[in-house]
Amino acid sequence: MHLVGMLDSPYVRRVAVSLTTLGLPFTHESVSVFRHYERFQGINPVVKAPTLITDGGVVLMDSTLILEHTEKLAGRSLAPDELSAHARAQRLIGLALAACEKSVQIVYENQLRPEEKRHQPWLDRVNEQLLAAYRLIEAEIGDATMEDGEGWLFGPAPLQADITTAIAWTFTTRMLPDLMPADAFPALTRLTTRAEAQEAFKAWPYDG
Ligand SMILES: N[C@@H](CCC(=O)N[C@@H](CS)C(=O)NCC(=O)O)C(=O)O
Repeated sequence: MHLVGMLDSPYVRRVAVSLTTLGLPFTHESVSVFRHYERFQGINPVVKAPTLITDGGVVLMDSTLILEHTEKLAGRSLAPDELSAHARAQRLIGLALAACEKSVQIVYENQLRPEEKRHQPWLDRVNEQLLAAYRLIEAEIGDATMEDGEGWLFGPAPLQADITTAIAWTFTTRMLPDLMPADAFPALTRLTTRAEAQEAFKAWPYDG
């Protein structure tokens, strides 16, 4: 398998960390959707990161769909089995992915759109959505586990909810440090610090 995309993308990173966690071997090619647009086009004409090329040569995109396929390949899931835990995990992943999407929108607005064409009401709306997502995550994980510094959100090992939540928080705090006062989100910060110290995370560090 071959993963294409930069590690400054939370979507690429969640795939890389998950594949490593699942013990699936893959090669990685660091190609930017902006700086290497034409090279990316040659791999995937839609230019979406992450792109994953399966051993059978199928070109996949969208991190969640890629992870769905690779979990099938690994024969194991990074979701909790128990139904109510599964629902909570999916909710957290949904919130973290929304936070990634809103962070990316702010970054694109600030870096790609000329200043005179920026629309402040739109940025305000996206900021509000981003904060709402992280406040809800903080509330969900605030009193869950980890007080003892050992457990993870859904048991003894990090699962997809831990991976995506931590990667989202690293991305947002690195890309938008002025928007997210880390001390306002102590549970998220604690989870992320522990996650980033894991081997699978250190193997695929945020690269911004
Ligand atoms: N829902 C997608 C989002 C992926 C995404 O938007 N990736 C960005 C890089 S962080 C990208 O490909 N941007 C280029 C573009 O959309 O034109 C996923 O989960 O993979």
